[in-house]
Amino acid sequence: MKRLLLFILPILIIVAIVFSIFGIMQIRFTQEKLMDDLQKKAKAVDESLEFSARLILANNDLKSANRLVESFQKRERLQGCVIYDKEGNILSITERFSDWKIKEKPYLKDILINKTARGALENFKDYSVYSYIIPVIDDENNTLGMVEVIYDTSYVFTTMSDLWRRLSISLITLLVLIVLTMLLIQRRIFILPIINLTEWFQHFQKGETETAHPIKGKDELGKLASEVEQVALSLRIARKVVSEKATERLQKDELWTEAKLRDLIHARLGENALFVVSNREPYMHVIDAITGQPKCIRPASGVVTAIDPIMRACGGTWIGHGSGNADRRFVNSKDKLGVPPGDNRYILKRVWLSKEEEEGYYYGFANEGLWPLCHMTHTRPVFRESDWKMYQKVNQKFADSVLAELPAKDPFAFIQDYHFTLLAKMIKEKRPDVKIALFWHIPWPNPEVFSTCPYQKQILEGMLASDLIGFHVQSHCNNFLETANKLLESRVDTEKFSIVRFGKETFVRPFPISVDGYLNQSSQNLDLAKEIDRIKKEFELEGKIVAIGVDRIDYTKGLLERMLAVDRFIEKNPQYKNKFVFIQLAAPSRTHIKHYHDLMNEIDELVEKKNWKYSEGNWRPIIYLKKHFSPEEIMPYYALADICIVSSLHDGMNLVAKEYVASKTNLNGILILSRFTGAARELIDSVLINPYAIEEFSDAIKSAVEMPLEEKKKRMQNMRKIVSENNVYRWAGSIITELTALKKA
Ligand code: ADQ
Repeated sequence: MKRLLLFILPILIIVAIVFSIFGIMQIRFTQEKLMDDLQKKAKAVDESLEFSARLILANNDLKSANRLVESFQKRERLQGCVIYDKEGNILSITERFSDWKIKEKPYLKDILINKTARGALENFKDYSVYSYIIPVIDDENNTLGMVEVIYDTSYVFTTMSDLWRRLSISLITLLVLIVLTMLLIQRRIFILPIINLTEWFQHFQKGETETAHPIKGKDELGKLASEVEQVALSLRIARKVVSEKATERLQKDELWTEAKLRDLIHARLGENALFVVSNREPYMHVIDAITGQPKCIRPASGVVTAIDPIMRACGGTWIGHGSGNADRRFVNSKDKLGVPPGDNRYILKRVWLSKEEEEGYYYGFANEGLWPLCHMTHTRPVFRESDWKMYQKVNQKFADSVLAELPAKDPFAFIQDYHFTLLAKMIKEKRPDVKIALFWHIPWPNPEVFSTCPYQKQILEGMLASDLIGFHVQSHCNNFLETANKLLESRVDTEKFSIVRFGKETFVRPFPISVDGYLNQSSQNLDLAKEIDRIKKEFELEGKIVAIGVDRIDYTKGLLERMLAVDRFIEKNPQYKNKFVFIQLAAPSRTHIKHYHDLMNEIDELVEKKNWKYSEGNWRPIIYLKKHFSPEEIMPYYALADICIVSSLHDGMNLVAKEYVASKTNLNGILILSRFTGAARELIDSVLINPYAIEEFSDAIKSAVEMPLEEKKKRMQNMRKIVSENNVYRWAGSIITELTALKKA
């Protein structure tokens, strides 16, 4: 619109100025002509009146004067005529114009003295008239009197305003015609070809590659179109070559790596990139509270930790909620940006939510309803109808956003978590050809617990529109199959581990999620070593046994139980006073929810209380660092910690446990792990605990503290083997393999 105005406005201004100048000249000319005509007419009439009046004035014949005045007043537009005597007194005047008598006429004296005629516009009552006066002179040059004719001038002004009106209408019509013509011209010449080119390019992007670009001309636009076509062609060929080479490399059986996953995706998905949908975005722009400048952070989220390396390896598009307060500043016109910042490997598309939508869908239904429903922590789920409505609305919003991106052929969408139970169904309604995998990152409860959800049917139906549903562990899969069997009209195939409903088959599989990045880090790394030294100095850790906890502040993570167990351990083993320190890195999370807010206060109080209880010099048993840390900042804590404590009351997997194991390149560390995490099924060489049993938990800390180095190393070696083999690339590779195998079936 702005560009259009820039284009049309100068032309309109020039046309309007030129037209107005000519219009004003024309009006002036017409006005002068009309006044000139009026003057000539008045003069001629007055002269003929003077001729007749001469005899009458000479004889002072009042009767004839009245008759003469009477005979002249019938002339066209003549308002009145007057005969004056030689003193300037009115002798006779047109009767209907008799008010003229009372008007002051200072000019009469001059006319009598100078004996010259006078014509001028005069104001009379509330209108204007034209008066023409001639002195009546006899043959001896004596002034006998004067005659005056008075003309109505209103028709001049009526004619003028008429002319103004007609000129204005013509100007407006002209301007409108010019605007319409310009719009038509610019649409024909510029907009239409660009629309056609954009449409063609969009189709090309989505994989419809048959048609050639629509601009045939050899002008500038034609050249641009050819260039775009060349780039598109090179891209297509490059993708194909990559895909073929990837298939060759995949034949070799080796450990899952970033490169192997990239090959798999190129081989299996071919030209089509992967579409990931999650609530949490992998990169968030926020305003730094100290500097006031925007900065980019990676949110503390297991989902982000797991999927970011996959997207880095394979490219594609990740669609997530733009929740950072500076997010809008960094997207293009389609709400997209390349990430990671400075090393763009994939596209992040941000979906915007209003405060009400976020409140109802995220904080309300997802985190006060589904989250406690799926975690056995004795926290009562809250289901509000208004939250459910918002949840449906936001699922639809994400579905629309995904649909706008999907390529024409063979698209794959990978949906994350309990925020999007309805998404698969919404996408399939418009695009039944999309292959969809849904991964459920949290536990799935048993059918009795799930049946307390008022929207159980819609949720299950929504999820079963997916082709593949993944959980971390087999027991969650079993719970889900049982739930579908009991609560929905469906057939569960226990051989194939699938659910068939109205002819649509959904496969249910365990895919234990894992980590990658920390595996290749070494504490020999110079920066890491420096950072470890800095932390040791800052918190006076030299010579002390350090245990660590790294969590979002969430009631499922068993943070309070952990503090109580540390307290009990020191209580029972006072010899470790001054020798043992527990550091908790805690990222505030979902703080709008009262339960989370209260939990934060409860932890603050407990830490304060326990530290006070043992306060002895500078030593505090618990160092509580409540903030969000970047993965690079967490790394030195893992590296320096002798023990890592994961005490979740219930957890889908728990990536912190795996991150710790992966970071322990020197094998000198032990993991204390809750039995109620998915990770406990794989990391059986950890010290397993029941976080509710504080006594047993505190004893587990003691046995970890006192474990011989050889045993620690052996256990850590076993766990590292498991984590490196079952890494996040294997996790993603297995899901993609399973999903693409369904496609062929
Ligand atoms: P989460 O509940 O978020 O994940 P988890 O798997 O432990 O839990 O992942 C947390 C991630 O956040 C880790 O990568 C950790 O390093 C990071 N983190 C923790 N505290 C942090 C802090 N203070 N600052 C910055 N980062 C921090 C959900 C499920 C889990 C499942 C994952 C993945 O609840 O069961 O393992 O998804 O599927």
